[in-house]
Amino acid sequence: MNKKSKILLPVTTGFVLQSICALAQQNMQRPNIIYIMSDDHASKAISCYDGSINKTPQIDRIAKNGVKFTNCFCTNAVSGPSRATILTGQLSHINGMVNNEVVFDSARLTLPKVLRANGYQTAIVGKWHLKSTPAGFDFWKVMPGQGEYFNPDFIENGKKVREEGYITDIITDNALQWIRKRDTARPFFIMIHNKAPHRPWLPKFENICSYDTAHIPLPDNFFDDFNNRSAAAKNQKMMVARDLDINIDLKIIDTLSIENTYQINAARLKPEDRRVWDSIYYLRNKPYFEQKLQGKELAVWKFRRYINDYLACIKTVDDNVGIVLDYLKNNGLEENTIVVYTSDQGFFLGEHGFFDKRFMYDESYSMPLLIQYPKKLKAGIVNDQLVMNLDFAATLLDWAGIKKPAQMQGLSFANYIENSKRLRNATYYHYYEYPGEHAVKRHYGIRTEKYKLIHYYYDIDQWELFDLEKDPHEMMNVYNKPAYQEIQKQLDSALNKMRLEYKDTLISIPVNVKKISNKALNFSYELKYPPSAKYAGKGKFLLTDGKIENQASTTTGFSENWLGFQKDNLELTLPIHNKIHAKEIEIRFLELPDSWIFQPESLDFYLINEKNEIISTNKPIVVRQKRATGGEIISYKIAFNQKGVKKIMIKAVNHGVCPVGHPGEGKPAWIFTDEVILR
Ligand code: SGN
Ligand code: CA
Repeated sequence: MNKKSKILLPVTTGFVLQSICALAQQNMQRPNIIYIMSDDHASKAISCYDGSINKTPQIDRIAKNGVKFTNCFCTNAVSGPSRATILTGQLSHINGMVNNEVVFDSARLTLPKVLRANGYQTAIVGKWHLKSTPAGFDFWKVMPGQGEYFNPDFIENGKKVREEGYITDIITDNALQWIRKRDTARPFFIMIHNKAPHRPWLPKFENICSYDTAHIPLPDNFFDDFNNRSAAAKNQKMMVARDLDINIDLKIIDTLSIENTYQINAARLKPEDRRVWDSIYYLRNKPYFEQKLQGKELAVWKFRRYINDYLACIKTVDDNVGIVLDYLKNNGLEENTIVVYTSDQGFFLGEHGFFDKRFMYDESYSMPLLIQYPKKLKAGIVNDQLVMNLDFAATLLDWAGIKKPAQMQGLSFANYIENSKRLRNATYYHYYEYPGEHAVKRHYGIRTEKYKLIHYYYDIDQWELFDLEKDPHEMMNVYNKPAYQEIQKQLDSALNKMRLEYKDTLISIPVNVKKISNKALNFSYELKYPPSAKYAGKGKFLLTDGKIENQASTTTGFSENWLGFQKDNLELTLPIHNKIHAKEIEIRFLELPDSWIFQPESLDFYLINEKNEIISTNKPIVVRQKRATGGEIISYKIAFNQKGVKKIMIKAVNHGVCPVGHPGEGKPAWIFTDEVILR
């Protein structure tokens, strides 16, 4: 050791010690976070929100100890999308999880990843539903798919295990086991994701009949006639009276019926339990057979079977929330632990005659949100700020003292809890899963404290406007009513502004393929990033030369008409000179995941006027076409009537790398385009 280092040593040791102490202190101060989320738990079925149909004394404790949010909304009322938005702090069109069919790209930046990188221990137990392998968690134990109610399977850090017992109890047990074993020198974050009370609503044995004599009141609008509402409201498949399934939902075993979620769940019971189960439901189903119920009577009977099972499932959720809260209290963890209780979205409990969710109507659009954090938040606060699941990541990071990553679109509401200043004036919504189960049309919309404007699109083009103060149950569509003209205009422009701000100017509309009448323009354009030398195509004006992929000319599947971008975005600027009277622009991409070629992660069209301002655009129409040599060609097309368009910019964002689970996982992803068409 030389002289210099000898002298420095005590100073360095002191410094290291000091920083370790500071770190330890900081770790002690940082809050733990327990994020409990149930599946399909409507606020109405939590007594601190309503109380007319059930009691949830344990969940209510969180409201008593902390804050009850009365205006929390999801951005896309279906499981996978809501979960992805919560994890990424991004809207569905940005994080890619637009519906339950998509595989979530686990390579994305998420809340648990950021917490973990900042010293948190992280875990998730319960429903995941994002198909890809969970990432960002030290410990994960999730059910495959939707999971099962009894004796369920889990995947624990990659290994399949079968647990004995009832799902809600098992999830809480496992979560507490992990908390007990954690490193107490560091803060922790755990997501406890219940399956319950998701369809097909199988209660724990002791709770099965607990609501059978309760006579839960029917909502006033149970027999809604949808007069004056859109065709989307009328033509869904989620009516209690018509669409509850006799086997799945009413649990009337029909031996001839095909395998369904109820049968899969019931089959998990041990034979002796199955016999008891069947005999209980046999007795409960007797009126159905004996009284030969019809019409409205049958509808009401179905409603009761549904709601009684649903509420009975919630009973166990409530008990388990109590177990978690007691654990914190008894172990001195209450003060510095944030406890969140929420649901991935709301749920219809017979309002409009519906079950399920998906619509932007308040029952499914709103989420219960209760948060206690005794160290920072006063007890018993009711907060009416407009917040979204989009904001959860930003808010939790804020409380953890961590800067929100720039790509997270949500806002922290940490400082808006006892603040009369508004966090925002409106919330945004976009639902995509159509065609799909329950047949709810695609729609997007805006909600302010007083109004809601919804646009249904895809194979329909209809609007709904509700005056929420006068019509909280959304029974009277006042769209185009003279008295609301001014409001409608304001909401419409606010909605357009939001779409631009959130970069949600892309709608996937697979319509019938129309013949392309492409005019070769042969004019120059600028590319921010050059295409890869390997797939640079031929010719100067390749993207505007009128030649589109000639499938016959190639055996490899890649003709010289394609431009390929490896890892890079396609950012293209087309100058529009006076001679061009274009009314429509289209761009085509190849999707061939086997060859690591994906359609863009997001795509934006910008129409720009001479003052260099962006003119708002319509959403593009999307056409997918199977390609003879494999894969699909997807074209995105927008029409515009605006005069004075001087430039069109197209930004197609590359995924960067192939997603988790893909054979090329982590390797560069490609975008392939072969033509920009102006009409
Ligand atoms: C299942 C249910 C649907 C439900 C979706 C999505 N059918 O498919 O009723 O809308 O899940 O729910 S079932 O017959 O299989 O129970 S989500 O909460 O996961 O989005
Ligand atoms: Ca759900």
